[in-house]
Amino acid sequence: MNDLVGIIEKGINNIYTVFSEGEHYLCRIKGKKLPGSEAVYNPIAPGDRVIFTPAAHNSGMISSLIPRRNRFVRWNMKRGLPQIMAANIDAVMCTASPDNPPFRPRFIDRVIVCADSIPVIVVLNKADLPINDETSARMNHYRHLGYSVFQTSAYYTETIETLRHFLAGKTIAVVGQSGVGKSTLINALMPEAAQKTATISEKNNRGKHITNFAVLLKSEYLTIIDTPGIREIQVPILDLHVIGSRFPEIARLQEECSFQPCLHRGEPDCAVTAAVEEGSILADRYESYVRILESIEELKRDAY
Ligand SMILES: Nc1nc2c(ncn2[C@@H]2O[C@H](COP(=O)(O)OP(=O)(O)O)[C@@H](O)[C@H]2O)c(=O)[nH]1
Ligand SMILES: [Mg+2]
Ligand SMILES: [Zn+2]
Repeated sequence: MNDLVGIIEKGINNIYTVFSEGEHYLCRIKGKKLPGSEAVYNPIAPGDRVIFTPAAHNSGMISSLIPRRNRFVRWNMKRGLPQIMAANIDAVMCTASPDNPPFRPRFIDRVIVCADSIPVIVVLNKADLPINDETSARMNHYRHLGYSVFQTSAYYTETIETLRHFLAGKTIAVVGQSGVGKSTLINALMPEAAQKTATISEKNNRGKHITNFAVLLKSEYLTIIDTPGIREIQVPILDLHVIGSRFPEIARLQEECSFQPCLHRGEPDCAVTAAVEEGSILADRYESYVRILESIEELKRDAY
């Protein structure tokens, strides 16, 4: 049969579900390794486009990966390798909640660093719960930094409508801590996919549905890549000097530091620490920056 181009919906135990021309195919990678795939936890991720040779009973062999427009990557701590969560996306939607689990700006800041040049949408879900001043201030700060910011609640359908309107036509990766309401939000954004989310997720020991792997879901107006809920997110970067460029407020001052390259951790005449002291850089964002540097240093110490 002739080769086809398809989009990866999910990959579990080296079997990839590929969607092409209205059909699903269960595919493996030809020769087990894709030409040109570097050291990564997973060579192919949801959203990837591949060329494959279809075979009997909707099976197939993937022969190559079509070059990606972009990818959202985190560091897989267990395996010590970069893990591609989603590919070819228009935005990363970082979902948080004001409570249960508590709001964690550190997590959001790390997602922003991982997203690199992919636009980030910060969604505060469970907006029906009380939102403290610190959380609202931080959400406003994200808006001020140039990110798109939304508040949603499964109980207020108009908040979902506003978000859906903004997302129309896009392919987005949804990330966030477990329990913030990602699955609930996705089901509200694309009710047609609701059944699917329930069947592809598994029940954990408390009987709740959990998402164990990333999966691409498609509705008429929207494509969503749901990613497994994670407790911690580590950036997939080993070069400390890259981190400043992923904080827009630091990036714009970096060239003014006397010491070059500057890590903004006590070097003399540092424009960034001066801005933190004077208040034009939010001290807690700077704290996130420093903690990311420290976590990379720790990773490197453990590796050697
Ligand atoms: N109060 C409130 N609870 C919500 C909302 N959205 C989801 N939840 C609840 O939060 C819990 C976790 O939701 P789930 O969608 O499984 O979160 P996920 O782990 O991020 O996918 C469930 O008990 C939901 O009913 C919301 O907008 N408000
Ligand atoms: Mg979920
Ligand atoms: Zn500096």
